Amino acid sequence: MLKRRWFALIGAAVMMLTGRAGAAGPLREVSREAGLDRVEARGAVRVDFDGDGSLDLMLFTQKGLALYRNQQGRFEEAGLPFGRGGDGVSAAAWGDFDRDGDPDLFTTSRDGASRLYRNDGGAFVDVAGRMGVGQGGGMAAAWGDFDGDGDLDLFCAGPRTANRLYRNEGSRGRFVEVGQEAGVAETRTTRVGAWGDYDHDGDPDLYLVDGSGLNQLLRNEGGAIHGRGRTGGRDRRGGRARGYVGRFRQ
Ligand SMILES: [Ca+2]
Ligand SMILES: [Ca+2]
Ligand SMILES: [Ca+2]
Ligand SMILES: [Ca+2]
Repeated sequence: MLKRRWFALIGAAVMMLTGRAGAAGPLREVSREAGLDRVEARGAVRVDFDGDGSLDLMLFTQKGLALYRNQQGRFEEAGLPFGRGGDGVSAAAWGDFDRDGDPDLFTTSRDGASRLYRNDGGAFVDVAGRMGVGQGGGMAAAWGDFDGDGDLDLFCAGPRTANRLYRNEGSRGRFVEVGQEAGVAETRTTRVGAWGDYDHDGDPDLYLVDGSGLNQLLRNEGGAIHGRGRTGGRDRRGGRARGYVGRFRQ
């Protein structure tokens, strides 16, 4: 049963990536044509990791992370561009944190190792330590610009540590952990974190799926921890905002 669910998950991901639909209905099973019918995975992320314009697939397999390159609708396993860094990964999130146009990758694991691979023209360099996101493991990771300043911030959670929210300091080249100020630092058994603007007020809100079943929807209410006006990515003089943090309420 579990294996069947894995195949179904991959099939759905492939259809999203290839955009193929059958005449009998809006969706058609194409895993075999795509070369993924024998692949087992418990999770999938789509990303154009090689920048050729076609969405590729990153899978969470029993052996660790695996990347499948999209070759005109057929997927072929490509070696990980960061060596054996995919072993033991429990969560991974792609996002262009340095805004240079290519996707970078954050991974974390239960044992406390987190990595941030900066994409340098196809070479992935681990900069987690120097960027301030290497401490503590996790089960969930998600990129989102919660403070609206134009660069991606990082949410990372669990399993037995307080949820963390790393604000991207942009030009300063580091992340600062602001989970406590933002009101998301609760220690929970978070399994998944997902950003989305559910209330259509322009800022991303956060939905947390918890292992206990007590899921949380956290509304981003904005707010200025240093009292310099409202969150919006710009201060009153039109400059880049500093010291702002989104506040979250359940
Ligand atoms: Ca690609
Ligand atoms: Ca990048
Ligand atoms: Ca930001
Ligand atoms: Ca919102």
